[in-house]
Amino acid sequence: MMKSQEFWVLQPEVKQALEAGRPVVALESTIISHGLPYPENEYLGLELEKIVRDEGAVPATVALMDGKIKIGLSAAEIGFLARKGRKVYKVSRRDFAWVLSRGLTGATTVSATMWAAHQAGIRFFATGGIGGVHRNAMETFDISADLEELAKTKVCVISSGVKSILDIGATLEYLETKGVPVITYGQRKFPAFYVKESLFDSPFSVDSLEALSAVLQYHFSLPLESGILVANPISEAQGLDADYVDAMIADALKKQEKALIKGKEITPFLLAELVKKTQGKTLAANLALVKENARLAARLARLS
Ligand code: PSU
Ligand code: MN
Repeated sequence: MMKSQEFWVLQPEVKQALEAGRPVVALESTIISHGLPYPENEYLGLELEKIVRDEGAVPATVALMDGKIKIGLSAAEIGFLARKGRKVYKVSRRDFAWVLSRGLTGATTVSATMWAAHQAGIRFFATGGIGGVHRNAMETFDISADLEELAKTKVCVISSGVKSILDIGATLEYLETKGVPVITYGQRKFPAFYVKESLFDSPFSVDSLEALSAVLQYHFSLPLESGILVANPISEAQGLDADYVDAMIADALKKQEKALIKGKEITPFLLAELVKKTQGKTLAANLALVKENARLAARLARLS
């Protein structure tokens, strides 16, 4: 029997920070390989690490490479994932054994990054948007593994809410059922990724970093197993108009159905379609919001 430690490679800087109790922020790699086009994805992957460092925390981008789960990547490894793009395996929780056993290169989604971060002892993780309940989930059962992971893995995920390619109301209901606290920073409404406000009230809202950090510290102190979702809305200046985004999404969803795109291909397909349809407007918004989330995650990690 192989020992499970053999599969883990912690970057020395990350290992030292964790051992010394210094703040570490996990970052996902699917956003690099599947979420954004080249070369913007490479610039972003590197810039997120720099933002986390500038805020006084250590970044740990997660990926599967050479049969190992890597916690912390080199610039060359981030560049590799960026160039390979969708040729890299998109890894959620179910895919670890498969990808490792075959020595494939895998980029981790929110669910996989949460699980790996938790195993390594990292409590904060910044991303763009999480997966959720898809609009037609009643027929397709398409509910992202990200939600199930939030139910059972005690990591704080900092995101900008969920896109309206998903059913936002159903996603919030699901998180409530699973016992996942959802806290929006700076406004009452839960954010809709490119759009600053969705139509849904956030279960909880806070106006200051200190108030946010206090709730997180209580959550981590209690014997609860669930993760916690922090929703950090896109800024007024960078946010897109809700009606405009909805129209673009409706078109993209039609195209997805026609092209018979299914399962894990759906989210990357829709993201790429939107970038094309909006001549890069969703790309600019996406880049801006992820950077803000990395900054907030590093600040929270430092406060805790
Ligand atoms: N949303 C984005 N960009 C992304 C993703 C979601 O705006 O890159 C990725 C994340 O890695 C997320 C995954 O965990 O898609 C969810 O995929 P699915 O819907 O197949 O569960
Ligand atoms: Mn899915």
